[in-house]
Amino acid sequence: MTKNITGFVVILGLPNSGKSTLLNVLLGQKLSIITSKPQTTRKRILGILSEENHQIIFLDTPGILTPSYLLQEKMMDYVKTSLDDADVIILMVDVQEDPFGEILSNQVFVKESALKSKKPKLLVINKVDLITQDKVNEIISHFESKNIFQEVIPISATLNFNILRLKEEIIRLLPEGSKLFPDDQLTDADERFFVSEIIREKILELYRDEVPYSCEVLIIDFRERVEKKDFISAEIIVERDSQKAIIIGKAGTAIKKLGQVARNSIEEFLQREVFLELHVKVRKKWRSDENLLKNFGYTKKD
Ligand SMILES: Nc1nc2c(ncn2[C@@H]2O[C@H](COP(=O)(O)OP(=O)(O)O)[C@@H](O)[C@H]2O)c(=O)[nH]1
Ligand SMILES: [Mg+2]
Repeated sequence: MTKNITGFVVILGLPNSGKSTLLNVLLGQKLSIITSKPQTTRKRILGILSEENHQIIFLDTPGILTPSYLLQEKMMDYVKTSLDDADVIILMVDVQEDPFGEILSNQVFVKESALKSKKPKLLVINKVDLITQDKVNEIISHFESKNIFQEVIPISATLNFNILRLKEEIIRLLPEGSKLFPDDQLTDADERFFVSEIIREKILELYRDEVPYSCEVLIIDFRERVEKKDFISAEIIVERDSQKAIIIGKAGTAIKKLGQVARNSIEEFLQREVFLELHVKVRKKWRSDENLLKNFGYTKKD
């Protein structure tokens, strides 16, 4: 009998380096929301890749940052527990923002925990489609000379370049073990979670400046109905009345647009039609409010 390989792989990096894009390309399905804005991912997203003799459980994490309010502290808690759970660590750098990993390795969490961990570490250089081969080689030599990484792998998550090699290296480093999830299970989160994430993604895409970062999306009702579309009611939580006005827009035009694009995307994800209802509520300073954050599902243990 061939042995099975099973284990957890955490994807760590600065905000916007392409962690969620990598998770999605590895899984061949869009699971984690992606935008051109940093701090898109707020919680830990688990993605399960099952193939014949192995199961790789990826943990996509919020970008590493120095927290300036409680929500960001909670986001960093997800990063920390994910590191604890991992069998293999992927550290990702973005060739444009931080090619030699200086900003990343200066983050206390990376310096003190991730780089000091005895677990196998892969250094992934992402977005190599944006630079020349010479530059790629220079960056590879830089990281190889540090002798802390099992492998240094240049990839382009958007172009699917070298993803197979990355996967092979991961499998080589993972422990033996039986599969932990059924082969057809892609994640541990439910449809509610993904629906709220899709709405949040559309808010990030459609609104500007600080507004999207002040939003949280709660699914209040999600019901299947006989001979009718599924009914979904979501609340968009903002911090100030002025933000509520922006989300709604003149005569409700902005929220109507949001509802349309979010519904299309939700239907694509769920592969069925839905009826989507959106409401906006103000919860002053929710991002710094321990109780509200708890209510919104930001808990340390998971
Ligand atoms: N050119 C290029 N852009 C990429 C690549 N991977 C990700 N991106 C872009 O980088 C941005 C951030 O990606 P995302 O996956 O949300 O980053 P995260 O914050 O680390 O999860 C998005 O606009 C992606 O389309 C890549 O390989 N090449
Ligand atoms: Mg992300």
